[in-house]
Amino acid sequence: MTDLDSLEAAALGEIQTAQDADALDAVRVRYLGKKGVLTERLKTLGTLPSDERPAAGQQINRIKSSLKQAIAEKKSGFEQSDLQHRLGREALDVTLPGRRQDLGSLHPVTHTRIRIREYFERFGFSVEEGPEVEDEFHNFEALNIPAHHPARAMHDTFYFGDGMLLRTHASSVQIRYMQHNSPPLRIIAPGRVYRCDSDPTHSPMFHQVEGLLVDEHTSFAHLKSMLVKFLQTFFEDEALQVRFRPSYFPFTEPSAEIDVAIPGSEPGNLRWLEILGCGMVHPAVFEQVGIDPKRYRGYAFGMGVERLAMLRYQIDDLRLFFENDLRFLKQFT
Ligand code: 2NM
Repeated sequence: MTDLDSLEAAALGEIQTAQDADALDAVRVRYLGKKGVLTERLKTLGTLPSDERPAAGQQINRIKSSLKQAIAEKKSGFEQSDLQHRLGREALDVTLPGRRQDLGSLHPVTHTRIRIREYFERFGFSVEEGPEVEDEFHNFEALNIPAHHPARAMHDTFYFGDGMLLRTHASSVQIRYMQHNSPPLRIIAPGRVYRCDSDPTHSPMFHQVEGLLVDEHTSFAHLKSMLVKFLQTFFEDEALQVRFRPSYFPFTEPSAEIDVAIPGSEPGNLRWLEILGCGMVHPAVFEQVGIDPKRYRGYAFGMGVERLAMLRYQIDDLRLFFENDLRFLKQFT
């Protein structure tokens, strides 16, 4: 039986030196498995003299449970250190600085459009939108621009060839709105418009905000006060010099263009810059949309958003708006 003692000592030694759970399991199989050393010993108990069998049987069973316990302890040691390892690896240092989010910024055209909108919303104008692909009726006919009228050529229109076109102004939105709503009306129509025209000062796509007010009693005086105050607010300059110049649009009568005074190259001299078109809605336009021109009158105006943005931010090249150069765009945060 002394060899059983040394067997136990050897097994305990192997358990202690096992490097990992797999090695430990191999030791278990070698001693306690179906064909393990101790299992074999139990099977050969019958070969011993009968008076030695009980003591030998007891000793083998004692060794089996001692090995089982040693294996269980070793195994839980492995599990503990695995856990410590994982916890160490997954540790989070909450004192580290956070990752910075890159903040975007609005395009200067968007900033400008919002500024324009905010002014008119204060006076009860609502924002309306309409399709950029239009028909000739809403873009031209209803606006008192019949076929073969020279004003059609003036507009440099992109035609699709099936009677549809890219709208050349946002006035088509106002036509649609007047067809479906009865006065009094106050709307602005911001959006993209298209002209077949491209050079350093003209882009084939640009943004307009057009406005329309229709009521029983409105006048050119109302239009003038509304737009002069708008320009003073927009440019944050109560002393802004503004002049109304008679003009012509087929859809308004009378019509005017508004210029603002911009400081020139030398002190004291001014440059007049055209900034807005406006006028009293032509009776023929009202008739096209079923509004009684004897009962109602209206004023309307239109402005180019890029033009206003250039003046406000002192941008001298229209093309900067469309190049998406981050060095330019990041200046408008
Ligand atoms: C402008 C200038 C003057 C205008 C007219 C209309 C409508 F639909 F009421 F007739 N909408 N917008 C208008 C008038 C637009 O843009 C330079």
